[in-house]
Amino acid sequence: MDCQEEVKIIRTTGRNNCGGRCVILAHVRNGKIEKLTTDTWAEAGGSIPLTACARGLNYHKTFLGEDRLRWPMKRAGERGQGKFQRITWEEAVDTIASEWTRIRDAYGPGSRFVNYATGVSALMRGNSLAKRLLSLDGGFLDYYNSYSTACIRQATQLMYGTCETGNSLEDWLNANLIILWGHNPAETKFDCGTMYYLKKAKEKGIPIVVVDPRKNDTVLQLEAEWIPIRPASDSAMMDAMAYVIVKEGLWDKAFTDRCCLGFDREHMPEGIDGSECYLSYLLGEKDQIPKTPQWAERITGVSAEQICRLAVQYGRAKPGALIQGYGPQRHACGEQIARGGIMLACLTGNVGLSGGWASGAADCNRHQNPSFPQPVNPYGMKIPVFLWTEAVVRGHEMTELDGVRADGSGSGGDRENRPLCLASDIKMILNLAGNCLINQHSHINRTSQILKDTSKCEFIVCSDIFMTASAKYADILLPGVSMFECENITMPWQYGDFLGFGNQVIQPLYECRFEYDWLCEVAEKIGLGREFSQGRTKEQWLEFIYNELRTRERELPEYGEFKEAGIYRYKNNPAVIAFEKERSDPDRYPFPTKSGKIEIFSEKVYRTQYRDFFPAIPRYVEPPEGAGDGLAEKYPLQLIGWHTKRRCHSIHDNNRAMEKLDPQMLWMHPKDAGERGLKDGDRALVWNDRGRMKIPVKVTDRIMAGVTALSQGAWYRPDKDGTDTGGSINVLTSLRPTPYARGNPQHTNLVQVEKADELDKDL
Ligand SMILES: Nc1nc2c(c(=O)[nH]1)N[C@H]1C(S)=C(S)[C@@H](COP(=O)(O)OP(=O)(O)OC[C@H]3O[C@@H](n4cnc5c(=O)[nH]c(N)nc54)[C@H](O)[C@@H]3O)O[C@H]1N2
Ligand SMILES: Nc1nc2c(c(=O)[nH]1)N[C@H]1C(S)=C(S)[C@@H](COP(=O)(O)OP(=O)(O)OC[C@H]3O[C@@H](n4cnc5c(=O)[nH]c(N)nc54)[C@H](O)[C@@H]3O)O[C@H]1N2
Ligand code: SF4
Ligand SMILES: [Mo]
Repeated sequence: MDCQEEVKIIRTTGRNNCGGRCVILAHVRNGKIEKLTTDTWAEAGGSIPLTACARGLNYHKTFLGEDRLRWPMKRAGERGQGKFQRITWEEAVDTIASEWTRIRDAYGPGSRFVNYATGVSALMRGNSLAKRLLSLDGGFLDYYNSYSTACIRQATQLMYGTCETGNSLEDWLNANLIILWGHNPAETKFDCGTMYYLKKAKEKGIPIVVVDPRKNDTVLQLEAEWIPIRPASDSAMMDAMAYVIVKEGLWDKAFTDRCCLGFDREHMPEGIDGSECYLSYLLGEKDQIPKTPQWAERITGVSAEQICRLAVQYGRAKPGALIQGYGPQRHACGEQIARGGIMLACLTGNVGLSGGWASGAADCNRHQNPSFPQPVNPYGMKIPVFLWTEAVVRGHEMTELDGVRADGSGSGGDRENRPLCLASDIKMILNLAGNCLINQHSHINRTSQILKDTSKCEFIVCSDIFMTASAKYADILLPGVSMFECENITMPWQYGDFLGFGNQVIQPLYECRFEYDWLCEVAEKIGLGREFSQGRTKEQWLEFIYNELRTRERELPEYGEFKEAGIYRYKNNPAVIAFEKERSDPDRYPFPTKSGKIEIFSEKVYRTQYRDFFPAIPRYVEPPEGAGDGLAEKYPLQLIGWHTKRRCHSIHDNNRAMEKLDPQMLWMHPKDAGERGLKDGDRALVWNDRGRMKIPVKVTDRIMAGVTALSQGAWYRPDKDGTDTGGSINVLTSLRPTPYARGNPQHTNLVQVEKADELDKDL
């Protein structure tokens, strides 16, 4: 007789890197997930519910699919070919341990690198665990920055000296105007509060304006005003808005006088000529070009009238919130756009004010998050994460000018030599729960060429749950467990006031293992077993770290209670207004910069080599591969990416159910499509000097003419000629880092588009 168990509900939360960590309730019977449901108002008991999106409610269909990796494998063809041979876990661990020490001894500990990887964005994650073991074993080459926020964080640090520049979200309801600058939270989940408060603001009648080359989902959902703008030109519009604000007498001079450095002549750092100030640039005192709305119209494609109107509206709104997404800073001159937003907030005196918004990175962490304990990395050197391919090719030549940093804790690098440089190229990569080895990094064809050369990077380990583009480049490929197959603690992005617990829902599938378990065996093999694990299982680590956090976050319940509830929502969440103290008493509470003021003019930039290629003020710089680049004659269309509702980066691309939400298509304006004889749904060839792809077009006036858009994250699927058929934008993106942050410019690209089938005939 068939024995039907009662349905059990097991509580967990999302743990990929979308901004949410939503509550997932797994309905399980006989060890099988029957369905997933989520948080409701009733569950949330007065807090904003952490309600899962369509991706979350389909997690089981993605993560438990037939295409899961099942057992460890070793490479049996060229890197990238995807040919593998099954091996045992013993062989996998043996090979990793012996390559790990061989490479350490041959090239030094700093030849080992752990790639950026966010597939497991939870407390216990393969990449931090691997870093711990490498530190115990002499060290590794570390990185700083992320693919998410390299420019905006460095720009915010440069001007404010901190990234904690956000107010708590409920304060948006006190604004008289909200500008979402390249921000699309209806689609790019930041957390569950963001859209909740934006909808409330809308209901309250607060005008909402969205500046974006695309009429994004947020414009539609909030019925907001849409201002289309040419990609990567935003800082020209910001300059012109500043010009209007000054000319119209809307400049909060009292605020800039008291709190800012470098806005006008009278407030420059000691010894620097007044003509270097931002106002002098705006008025065109040196170059004879006043940065008027007419000037900006030619660059941005936004009409002078619209620029004037938004400037006056923002200048008068006080308090008004100019909120930046990360899209505009994932560009060739992304730092300047982020700095421009901050400059406008300062100019209008919206900093440190309820209903205002200091702009920039806008972190607002009301609670501390747990983190895995990391010993000192004895090598102590870091590169900007985006330059890892550069460090594979010419690490030993990279210096401070490439962004190489010493974190001061270790002895490593070639410290005798100045300038600072690396001791070795990257020779070993651990890529654990990430797709940045290929799919999510730029210029796939070049990256692939670099990785195929086994004399450069000699050993690559990947742990993933699917045969992704990155996995195909592994020498040893390990099958990881999904979120349902092991427990973990999840932490929110900056605005969430909770901590999540992911209970184990089912037993691990096939031979899949969590990264900690095989890393313990590698540690054992290299004689560091005890130091690495400290005798703890992964479950014991979670409890240990949680209890340590509890000594600081006193409100947290007993571990068992937390685990059973699957979530803890903090009750004590004091309202935060960033820089409130600094604004009201700047002498007593200086800003955390060197000068104690908000640095609109950066002496740090002005007095270093950066000065040769990066301005000391937040002014517009014509970006390479922007609309004004000479290359536009050959490749006349700008191409941007965005984060789609259908995926979390590359995750869910293999889930057919998700495809319907947003089929992979190239957005094109009817004018550009018409000129090329393309109708909605036609297949087009998209190309530039870096790569080619074939993809259907979506003809829509939701995008500005001259601009195309393709959502990032689709799986790279090259045909036999190397033309991508999956719609993976990184076939077309570039490896040129941004000038100051050395960040990823993945939204700045020039391309040409033609009808594919006609071209096929020609070839
Ligand atoms: N559904 C979903 N949500 C996610 C993610 C996901 O993969 N899927 N990823 C998460 C992660 S890790 C991150 S870092 C964030 C990413 O968050 P963001 O980086 O903010 O997201 P994007 O979609 O890249 O960009 C936001 C908007 O900027 C616009 N944009 C692009 N270029 C320009 C420009 O030059 N000027 C202006 N004004 N606008 C421009 C895009 O059209 C887009 O609508 O999202 C998080 N949330
Ligand atoms: N062109 C362009 N490129 C971009 C961006 C862009 O806007 N444009 N955005 C950038 C940004 S903001 C980010 S954050 C990065 C994200 O880059 P990645 O962190 O590489 O993002 P994902 O595609 O989410 O990769 C996660 C991987 O983990 C695997 N995975 C999922 N769950 C598990 C698990 O439980 N265990 C294991 N072992 N593996 C698992 C997935 O199969 C997937 O291969 O991409 C960047 N790349
Ligand atoms: S994908 Fe993100 S928004 Fe969707 S349910 Fe998971 S955590 Fe929430
Ligand atoms: Mo990101």
